Amino acid sequence: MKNIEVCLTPALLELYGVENKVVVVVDILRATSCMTTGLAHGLKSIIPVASLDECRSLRAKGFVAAAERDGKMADGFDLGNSPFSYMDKSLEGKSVAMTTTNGTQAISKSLKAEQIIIGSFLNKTAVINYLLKQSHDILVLCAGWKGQVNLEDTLFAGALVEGVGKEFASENDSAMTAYTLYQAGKNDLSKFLSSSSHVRRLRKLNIIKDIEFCLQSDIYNVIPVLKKGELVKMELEMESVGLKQN
Ligand code: 3SL
Repeated sequence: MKNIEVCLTPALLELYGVENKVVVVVDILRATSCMTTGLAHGLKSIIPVASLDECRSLRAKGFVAAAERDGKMADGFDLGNSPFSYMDKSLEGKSVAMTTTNGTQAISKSLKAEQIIIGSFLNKTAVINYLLKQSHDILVLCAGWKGQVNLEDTLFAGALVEGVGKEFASENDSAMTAYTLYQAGKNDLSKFLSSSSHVRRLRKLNIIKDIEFCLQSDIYNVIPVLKKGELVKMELEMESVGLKQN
């Protein structure tokens, strides 16, 4: 049987390894929700980079550049990390360079994977349906917060474990932990997460509507996939021509 494992934070990634796996990067609040939203609303691509410097140099080359640190938009960039800013019509057809505190770091650490895709509640069922067709093992990589575990990414990992459970087994307890947590929280994600660390952090910054938006399930039938360093919308044809799209 194929395997699904959950890495609860990038700090543990070495214990799992990404080679020959389909890695689902998850940063529910808010990076992977923004990536899904941006591509669903017509962005051509998103170029995820780890550092502010890399993002700045892409901006200097003419890219629209999004940068977030500690929940706030970094000075000198065009966009922060709100999914609503990715709905802007003027961005349609454009490529956006993006760096965030945790989400884009998690992508950068997974580049040796067979394939990297982006998961969020917003595209949950699309991701599950795609994973069910995979012959590779799956690693769900939760971006967490600065190396620590967070509740919202773990919950979503649990939703994926539930979704693919009939076809994929897991050997360690993190997948079971995520699954169990999701059973406890799935009927009211918002309430379940109300005292979580990042929800409290975002509330202090008066970022409220983004939280509710990112906790909606299945509003987009789009899967961002990393191809030659850029996240693009997965086309159905790409699913049948094999993997290796990094
Ligand atoms: O850490 C990240 O990558 C961000 O998603 C954090 S925030 O939601 O923009 O604060």
